Amino acid sequence: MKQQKEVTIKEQAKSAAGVKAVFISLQQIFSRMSVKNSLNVLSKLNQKEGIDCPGCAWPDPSHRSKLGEFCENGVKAIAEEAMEKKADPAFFAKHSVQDLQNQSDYWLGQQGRLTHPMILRENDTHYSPISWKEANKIIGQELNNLNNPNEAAFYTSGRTSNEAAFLYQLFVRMYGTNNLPDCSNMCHESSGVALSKTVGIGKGSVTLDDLYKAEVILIFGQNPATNHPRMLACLEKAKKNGAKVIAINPLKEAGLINFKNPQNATGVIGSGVDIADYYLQIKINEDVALLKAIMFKLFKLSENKPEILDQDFINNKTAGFKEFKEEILSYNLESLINKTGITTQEIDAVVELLANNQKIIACWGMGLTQHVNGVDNIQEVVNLLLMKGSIAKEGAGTCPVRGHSNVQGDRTMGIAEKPSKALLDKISENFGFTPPKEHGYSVVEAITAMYHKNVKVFIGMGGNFLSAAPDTNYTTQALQNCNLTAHISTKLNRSHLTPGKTALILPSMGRTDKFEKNGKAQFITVENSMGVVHSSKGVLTPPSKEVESEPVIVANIAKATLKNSKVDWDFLTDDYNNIRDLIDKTIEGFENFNERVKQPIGFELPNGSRTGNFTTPNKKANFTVNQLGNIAPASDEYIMMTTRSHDQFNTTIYGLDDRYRGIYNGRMVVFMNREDVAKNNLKKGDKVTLYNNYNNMNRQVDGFSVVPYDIPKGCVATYYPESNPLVPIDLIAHSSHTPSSKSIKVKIKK
Ligand SMILES: Nc1nc2c(c(=O)[nH]1)N[C@H]1C(S)=C(S)[C@@H](COP(=O)(O)OP(=O)(O)OC[C@H]3O[C@@H](n4cnc5c(=O)[nH]c(N)nc54)[C@H](O)[C@@H]3O)O[C@H]1N2
Ligand SMILES: Nc1nc2c(c(=O)[nH]1)N[C@H]1C(S)=C(S)[C@@H](COP(=O)(O)OP(=O)(O)OC[C@H]3O[C@@H](n4cnc5c(=O)[nH]c(N)nc54)[C@H](O)[C@@H]3O)O[C@H]1N2
Ligand SMILES: [Mo]
Repeated sequence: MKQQKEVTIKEQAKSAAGVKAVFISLQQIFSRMSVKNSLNVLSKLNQKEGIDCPGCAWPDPSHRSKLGEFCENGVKAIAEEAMEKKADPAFFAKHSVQDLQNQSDYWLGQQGRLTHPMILRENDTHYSPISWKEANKIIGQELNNLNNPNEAAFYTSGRTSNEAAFLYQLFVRMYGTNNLPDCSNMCHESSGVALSKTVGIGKGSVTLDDLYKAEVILIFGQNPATNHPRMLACLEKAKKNGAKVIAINPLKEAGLINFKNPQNATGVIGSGVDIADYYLQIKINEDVALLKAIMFKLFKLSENKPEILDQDFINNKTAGFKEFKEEILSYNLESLINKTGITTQEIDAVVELLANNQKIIACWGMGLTQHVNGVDNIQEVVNLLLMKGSIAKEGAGTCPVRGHSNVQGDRTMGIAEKPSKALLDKISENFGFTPPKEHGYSVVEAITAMYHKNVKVFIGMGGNFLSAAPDTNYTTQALQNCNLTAHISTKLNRSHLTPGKTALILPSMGRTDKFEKNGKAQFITVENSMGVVHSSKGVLTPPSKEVESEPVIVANIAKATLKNSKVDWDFLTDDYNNIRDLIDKTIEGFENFNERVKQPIGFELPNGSRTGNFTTPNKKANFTVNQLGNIAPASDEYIMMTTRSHDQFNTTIYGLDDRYRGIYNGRMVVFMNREDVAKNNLKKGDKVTLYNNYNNMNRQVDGFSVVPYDIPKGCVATYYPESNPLVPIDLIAHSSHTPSSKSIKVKIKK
């Protein structure tokens, strides 16, 4: 990759947002789009019956701000998607694949929207244009040439609409496989697994209203100022109503310290609001130890004050309490606390708060899910809520904060490598075929299968599989081993540059694009992080006439692949209401879909963990016994988390700054504890190599600049995706198989 300019390292910020956020977002959008288009999109962004922001999945409040219901990073997402520059056939004629491989991710994204279907045939140096008809024919032929449908894998990234996702999974199952790896395999899969087992549904239980009514809000392993900025306005309101916020994070993230809401006077000219009342700066992957210590102390307190636990709830609504309590009390408290790196006094303050309140909400992000014991992390959080009876009550419950704007919806639509029996039965009833039952490949399994040539065709519905996946070099080889790789994309990315024998880029419309069929403007639907389904309708003219909507792309691939399909694919894409009618018949909770989605704020899906109807096999909420983090680094090893800068959306790099962490003009940095920096005879700005050796395989990335930082000793942080070559393919969470991208052992050399 091309050398970046020298990185500048400044002080960490102690507050997030403010007027600067407004300034930066307007600069981003006006430099990429016309004023007319910018204002057109912004006036509708997240408004009722408007455009759902293609950024994160944070829900919209029932009252929408007239000043604009969006955040700095939402505007960056729009500017990135709707930029007017184009990566057209002339661009691809000018740049060879090899030339493009040498460019940074940032540069690739700045080349503009994809405009035409493009093909790279074996031994070609450049992508060249191809007709849709020809492209679909190649896909159909390659799929039909396989010995077995399980030799193909169909990836989805969480921006795909409900309508496209439903058609995609239907096509894939009619073709004959459940190989539907999904970005959630790398994301909140640990939450889904843990919540399904403990409370019967793999989604969170709270609504925005609950957050406004909570007494205590715990925020584990999440950086809302960057990744869910509108959550800060929600926390501001919750705090005004009296909530106390506890942040549990190895890094002192600016937005968890203080928030200056650009929409009100204290945020613009005042000092903003402090968010975290308590900040537990935990060592990486010691959340289970902390939770066990907290619960140990709660049990001890309850000996004199039994009312601090919800005995009624425990007796009537849960199972497994006795074993759970015994396990917690079997620990040596001091050694638990020592593991966390947090003082007893700090823990006691939090225990007191938890003892004296019942309306407790736990929020979490990737800091809990992406560890070998990621599922344990979340189950332990659930244990705490259950012993307090803090679920299925106003102001209390679980809040996994989802990533992509429709990642939750895609799963609801049946994008699942392990589909439920109920879904398969409904599909068979409604579509007259027997869908495959055996489990398909998750992301990591799909990569391994491609590597070993057991999967030979890869199709990606959105996303950037190569850069998002662990073990970049291994995954590169895996994709290159395929006969065909085809990516349905809005923008150029690195996955397009690691082609199989034949590679296709299929240009897709995004959220902001207007899609009309037979003179009628179509809308799509999405489900937010709190299970509300609502519509979204684009307003901009797509970048070229060749760009297609996702449902149409899927339908045409299906037509070119399936012989004697009983589904009338053209009828479905003629009017998206026809797709929604099928969703209505197939997916639980979508009865009267086309009617209910007309409500400007959409509708809520059923959720047993919200109402206290736990849909686990024993109909109870289940306590569990969970594993402590167990990484055991050698004396010269560090535990590395890979995280997001403020200027990126996953693998899409909006810019080269991370101003809340004081980083400007570059991304190749390693945040280190100041004592560790000194111990290694390093200083600020020194260039180092990070490397490791899991299972006798050497993995190494060069060129990180050292940043002395406020991070616990023994822990380091780098940015994803640059550090993904260091994430071993087989270092994955128990049960969920999520790559352990927040706890990787590394060594550091100059
Ligand atoms: N602007 C923007 N918005 C986004 C995204 C984006 O890239 N950019 N990505 C979207 C997606 S797909 C997702 S999943 C979400 C991700 O949103 P987050 O979950 O906020 O993701 P990360 O940036 O990976 O940050 C994880 C946080 O966990 C902390 N952490 C790391 N290890 C540990 C640990 O062991 N314990 C604890 N307690 N904390 C730990 C880190 O310090 C960091 O604050 O955001 C979504 N929204
Ligand atoms: N080391 C490490 N690795 C990680 C993570 C981490 O924290 N650390 N986080 C993981 C997480 S949480 C996630 S969710 C994954 C993300 O994995 P992905 O979802 O695969 O990655 P994105 O970067 O979100 O995908 C960006 C690409 O999507 C395409 N795109 C954007 N919008 C649209 C659209 O509307 N339609 C279509 N068809 N295409 C579109 C564009 O071409 C763009 O280049 O990465 C995971 N990988
Ligand atoms: Mo994610």
